[in-house]
Amino acid sequence: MSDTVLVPGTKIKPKVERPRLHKVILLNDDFTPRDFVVTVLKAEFGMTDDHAYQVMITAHKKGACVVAVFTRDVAETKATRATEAGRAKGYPLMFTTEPEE
Ligand code: TYC
Repeated sequence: MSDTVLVPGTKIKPKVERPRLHKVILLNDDFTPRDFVVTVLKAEFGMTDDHAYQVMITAHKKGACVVAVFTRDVAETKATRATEAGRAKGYPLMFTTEPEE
C-alpha cells in the first residue's frame, strides 16, 4: 500500500519524461588555430565547412558558441573527444556541456 498523501494543488509528475538534452559548448582561447577548430568541428560533429566556420567564428568573437544538443552521454563523449583532439596537438581547445533549461 502506498503512503503517498495527495495535497490539493500539488503538481503530479508524469511517469515518463523525455530525457533532458545537453548542449555542447565551444569555448574560445587565444592559441588554437582557427583552421584546427574548424577541422575538429567537422570531424567530431559532422559539420559542413560553412557551418563549422560559422560556429568557430561565433566562439572567437563572443567567447563561446553552442555546437549542438544531444542526450547527456553523447554530449559528454563528443565534448571529451573534441577537447582531446586539441590536447593531442598541444592546444588548449575546450568543449564543455550543460543541460538545456
Ligand atoms: N581565437 C583563436 C585564434 O584567434 C581561434 C579560436 C576560435 C579558438 C574558436 C577557439 O573556440 C575557438 N587563433
